[in-house]
Amino acid sequence: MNDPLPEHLVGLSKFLSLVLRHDPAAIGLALDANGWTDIDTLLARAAAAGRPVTRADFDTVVALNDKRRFSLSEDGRRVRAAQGHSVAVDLALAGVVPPALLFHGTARRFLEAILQQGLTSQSRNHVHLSADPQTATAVGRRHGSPVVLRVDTVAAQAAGVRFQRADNGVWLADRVPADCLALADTPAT
Ligand code: HQG
Repeated sequence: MNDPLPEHLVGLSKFLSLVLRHDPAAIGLALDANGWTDIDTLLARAAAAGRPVTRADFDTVVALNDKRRFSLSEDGRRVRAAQGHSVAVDLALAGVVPPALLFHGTARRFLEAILQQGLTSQSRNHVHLSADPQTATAVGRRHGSPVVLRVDTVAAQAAGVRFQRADNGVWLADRVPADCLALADTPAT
């Protein structure tokens, strides 16, 4: 397991998430069709926008980030967010057969709507699913009192849902129909 990201770099991790997932234009940056951007250009645009970032700090955030939120290209010159985008990018991940059960953590107050309408991607490009209920609980807690749903991926695939796995292990789906969901135990974490 990695050392934790030093506290003083958490803000930089959030800044990179913002730019690489949601608002590259905030620093005059463009992502390519697959979400990649040149690292030197990113650092130059950040500095020009009044948010200077050293290459050493950038490398530390990419390496030590707890969820491996950022992926590097094979040649090491480009970076992208592994998942979580709201801007239109095609991650071009291969469709893969997921485990028969995946988990989705949410807040209790969303439960009624979700059990009626299914999971929809809201402001992001995908619904995000976790491989285990502990991770799902942590995701749900970001929104309030957490609850965990089991996702029957076999039924979902039969209904036409395509699953992808991001570089950091987070599972992505375009939607999950309500009849593929069931309430799970919410583990104490
Ligand atoms: C809910 C974090 C009402 C959904 C995490 C969720 C994840 C509905 C919220 C990643 C609904 C959207 C994504 C419906 C879904 N009616 N509510 N029909 N369908 N919802 O933040 O999955 O730390 O966009 O349950 O670890 O919470 O940022 O998605 O509560 O991987 O790297 O609408 O973000 O990663 O919330 O989290 P979000 P999420 P990072």
